Amino acid sequence: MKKISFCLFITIFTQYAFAQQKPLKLWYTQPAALWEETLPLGNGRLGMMPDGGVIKENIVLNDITLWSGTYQDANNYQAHQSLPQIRKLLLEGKNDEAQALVNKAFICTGEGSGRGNGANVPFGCYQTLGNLVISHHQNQAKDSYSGYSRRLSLDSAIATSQYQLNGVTYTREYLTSFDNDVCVVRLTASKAKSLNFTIGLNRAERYTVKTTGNQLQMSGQLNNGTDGKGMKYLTLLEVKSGDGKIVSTGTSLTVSNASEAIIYLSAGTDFKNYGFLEKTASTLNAAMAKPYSLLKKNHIAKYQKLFNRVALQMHNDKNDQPTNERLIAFNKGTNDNGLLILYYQFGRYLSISSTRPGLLPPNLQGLWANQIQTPWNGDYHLDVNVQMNHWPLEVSNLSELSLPLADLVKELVKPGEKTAKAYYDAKGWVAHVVTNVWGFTEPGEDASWGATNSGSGWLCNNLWEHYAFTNDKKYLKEIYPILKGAAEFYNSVLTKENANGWLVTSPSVSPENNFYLPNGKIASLCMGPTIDNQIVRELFNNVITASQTLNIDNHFRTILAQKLTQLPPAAQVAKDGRIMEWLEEYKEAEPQHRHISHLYGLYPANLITPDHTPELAKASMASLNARGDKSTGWSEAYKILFWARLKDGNRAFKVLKQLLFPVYSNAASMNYDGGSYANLFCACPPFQIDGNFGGTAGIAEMLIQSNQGYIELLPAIPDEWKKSGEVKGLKARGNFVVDMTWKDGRITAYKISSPEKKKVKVKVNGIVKEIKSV
Ligand code: FUC
Repeated sequence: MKKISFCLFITIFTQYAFAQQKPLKLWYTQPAALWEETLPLGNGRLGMMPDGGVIKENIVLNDITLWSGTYQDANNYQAHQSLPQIRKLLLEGKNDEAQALVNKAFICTGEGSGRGNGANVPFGCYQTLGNLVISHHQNQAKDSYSGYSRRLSLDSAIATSQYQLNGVTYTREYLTSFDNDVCVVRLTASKAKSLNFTIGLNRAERYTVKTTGNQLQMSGQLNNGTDGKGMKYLTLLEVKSGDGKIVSTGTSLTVSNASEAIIYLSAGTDFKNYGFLEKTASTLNAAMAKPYSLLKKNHIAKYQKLFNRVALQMHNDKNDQPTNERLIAFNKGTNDNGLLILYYQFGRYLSISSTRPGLLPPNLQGLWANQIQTPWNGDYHLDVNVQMNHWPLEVSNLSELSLPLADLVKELVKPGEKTAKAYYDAKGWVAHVVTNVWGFTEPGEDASWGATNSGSGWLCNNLWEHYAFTNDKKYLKEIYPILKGAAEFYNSVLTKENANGWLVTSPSVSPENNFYLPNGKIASLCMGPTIDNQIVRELFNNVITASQTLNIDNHFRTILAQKLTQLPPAAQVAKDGRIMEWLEEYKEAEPQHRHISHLYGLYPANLITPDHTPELAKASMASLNARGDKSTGWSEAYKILFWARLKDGNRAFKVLKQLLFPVYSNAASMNYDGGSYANLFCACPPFQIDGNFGGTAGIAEMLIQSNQGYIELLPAIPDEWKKSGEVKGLKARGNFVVDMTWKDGRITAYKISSPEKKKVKVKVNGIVKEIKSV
């Protein structure tokens, strides 16, 4: 009988037509006044953010590979000699003295990351490529236009701006071509020959601009932090205009009396890109040779191949206010599920736009930076941020976009082996708290945040999840040496702690957090912080599973299995009912600290689950309640995921709402000021993209989970979403695609498909059943 009702479910769904999705757009009635109001476009390599200015338009340009700095060896090869003494001090409870010794003898050499200001040291910094500036309507008053609007369509990855001036409608269309790999701006006017404008390129430093014929060129070389001869870049710009006149002034181009003009911009750097000068030129030529309509059509088709894989709809999706006003209204209490759908799809859009297979993963700013000294170097932070950037990808059906991170991690293995030897005299490879495109794996320049051991282990979680979702054995074979090397490191450094004789990391820190010692001093350095214990446990288990699946490394597997029995438990519960962040019940110096590393086992790992460890799930709630909901943007996003895993949809929703709190300042804050800018970029503040990606993953996690051995539909749905909704194309572990519809909080139809039909457990309306995928 049960079986029949299942078939019915599936039959119903296959006949059910998914309603047409509402257009997904961000839109505004004014040009952007701040960069954080401009609209991000990107094709995984090139980015641009037009501000839509009427008289003067500024378009910030980016190339994902454009970094200052260079390869360096910042290992202190004597460091391992201090290791026994550091460990001894930690065993004696003299964490402050151990920390002082780490700061003296166990950090990186040189300037490290420049304390987040590394643009002119070898660590380097992800930098803006520069600005494309277009000046129009000479001698017109600044506000003499009317009927202004600008928008970004997530359906087509195209931005537009439009206004009327002196009876003429001017329209600009912007795209970063997914097919031709160039930036394009098409300008049109409703009255023939009305377009008159000047185009320039500039950058805050290290650039020269010239013209060759009617081609505008900007080139330069960034600082490598040693002899100044770092990465080279080139930007080429040309205009196509049927009836307009194009004149070069030597450093700019002027277009006059045109009815239509199309600006093409091609750019490249010499980062792992031999022949980039020729490539940049030939890419420009190829794009210009194509009719614009074809270029645009191909751009949309390529983008939609990824974007259209997931569609989400819910009731309360009628609001058509400009996005900045919509954000305010939502926070004031307007029910607007449409805004959350937009936010979710915007996150998917940002992923597609900021990375591509074969290139680099999205950095702290994704692809978009408007400065030379980008905040925190726009680098890859390994103590939550770059990992969070990848959390929405698998579940949101953008699996291939995980691969650039795997490539980056592969490049960390060799330098990480040197670091493992230099500091720990250990086998395997390790990465600490930050990395860059130059393979930095050394500890940071201060023990309090730079001594974390968990960077490499945490990265392995991301690599593993791609396998868990795809079941791609070929990929598993490729990443196995990376996982094994990371496990080898922890296997060789684990050391006994006093109280229970457990094997733990030492020294380490619980990312960026600190505590009071019994002597009243504040310290960060410790043995076996909970996150390390969880990461080691998870990694060893994954390596064991991988070696079984691939039928290799029997011996190593046995060693890891034996070690697993000597690790601390997945988490310990303190007297006050919270998960302990450290082995000892230290008093925290900052109880509402933004990092919540000791809940790693709850998300992204599966060590704490309501099914299997209900007491730890309860203690996780206590920890989250004590931390509070408000924090930096990314921290709020992380909390959405935690509450989703704890099956509290309403609490997750509350934090999600906070993540969408309107923020107008870009001044850096480490406190509780997280939210979203008018362009829906996450405000840490300043802008940091991890919160967007974490929030996107959070929404998905409220709709579907697959980390407990079955697929759960609507595991954490808030009251606001219950009335009705449908989603198609989400992914679950085991390579399943899931479609479902719901009414009044209950699933009314669903479909689970996979390339090969197989058995799968699914929890529907509270009951776990086994079915066959279609
Ligand atoms: C970590 C966080 C900060 C910031 C930085 C980029 O250090 O603690 O809040 O996100 O990364």
